Amino acid sequence: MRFLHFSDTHLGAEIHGRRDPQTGYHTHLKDFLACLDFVVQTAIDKDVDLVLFTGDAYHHPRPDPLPQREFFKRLITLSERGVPVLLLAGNHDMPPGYGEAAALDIVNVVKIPGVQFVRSPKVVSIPTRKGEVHLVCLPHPQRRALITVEEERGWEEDKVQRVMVQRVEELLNKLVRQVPANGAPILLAAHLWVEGAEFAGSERILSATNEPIVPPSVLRRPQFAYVALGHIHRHQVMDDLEPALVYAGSLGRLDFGEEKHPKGFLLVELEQTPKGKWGVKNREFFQTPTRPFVTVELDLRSAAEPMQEAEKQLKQDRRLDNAVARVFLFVTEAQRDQINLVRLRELLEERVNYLAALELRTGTTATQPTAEVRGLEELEHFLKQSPLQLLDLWLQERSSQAPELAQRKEQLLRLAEQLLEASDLR
Ligand SMILES: [Mn+2]
Repeated sequence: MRFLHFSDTHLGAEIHGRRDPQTGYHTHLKDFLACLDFVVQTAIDKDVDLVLFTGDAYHHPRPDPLPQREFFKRLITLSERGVPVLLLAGNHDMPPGYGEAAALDIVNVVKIPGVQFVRSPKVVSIPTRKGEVHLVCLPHPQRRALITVEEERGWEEDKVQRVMVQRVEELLNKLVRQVPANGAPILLAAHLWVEGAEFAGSERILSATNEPIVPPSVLRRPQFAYVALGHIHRHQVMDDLEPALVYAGSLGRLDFGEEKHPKGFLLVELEQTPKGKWGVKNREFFQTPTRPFVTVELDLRSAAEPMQEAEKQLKQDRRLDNAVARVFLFVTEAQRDQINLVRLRELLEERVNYLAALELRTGTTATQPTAEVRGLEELEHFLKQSPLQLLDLWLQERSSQAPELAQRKEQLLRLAEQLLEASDLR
């Protein structure tokens, strides 16, 4: 039995790109759809028995009709080819308000043959050409779905976190007991944060307190042949133990935090041992034709003719062709006026897909890559800061490269304080 596992398509994210004058489509959506087409084509070419999607189909919980129409076209292609598709709900797929519908609810209303959307924890048994497969489905576990407001009154956050994990574990125990014992393979599909996972930076996980951080040991059970994960945008296999806990990662690049990470999906082949136990025979990561994101940093401080040098070096850099690019030029204060940014912008825009930034930097130190949340510890540190402290931190960081910002920092902080007070957010 062979299946394809992909995740986090985030259709409708229009972060880096522009509206294509020919089609009217945003280029970021176009790029993501090209990746999705590649998924569908690979599923057909490799003759898979099942397509498993682990959540976050659209970027916005109330997506525009365009990404919805395009997502459905591709679901229907798979359906017409007889490939069953399971769509698991991610946090972006959950309705924003109580009583509202999820965008993907319509999948189960119109009944596309073989395609289903799962937004509450349950076991789903799917008939495939190679026999049945059982899917233990764990959509994104939100804090409010696990603990009520009344219940957690007076609890420390540590306790809330502990209880959330405990409830995920109990839920999983209950689901596993419901799986029919008929010898068919069992997969776990979950959209959640596994402890120890490395971030890509584009996940927009705002708070460790709104969702459980689940230890791998809670998910890893001998019954599962494979654990398919969504939520974290970086493709990774959690460790070497069996069954493998695999984040497919986002299908395309959302931002520069993912510049150096490969993007794609998995093709997994299952096999049964003579004793009847199902496991992974072969697992292959396929890279999607995602658009390259490229950061170029030019140090022009020792150049006699900085503008000429910039033009020459940018012209030679083939990585910029058709990329989503950002370009930082390091110059001395005296060189500032010698750089014609308008001219450079023109040159670059002829070649790049989208120019996200073109900036002069006069700091003496080399640039730091944009802040990327590197781990739980750092995230927790940030979560403990007030919005004003965070703004202060950010202004401090930026000021080292933008002296004009340093001069206005105190004033900006005062204004922010007034704003926060007025909106009662402090
Ligand atoms: Mn997610």
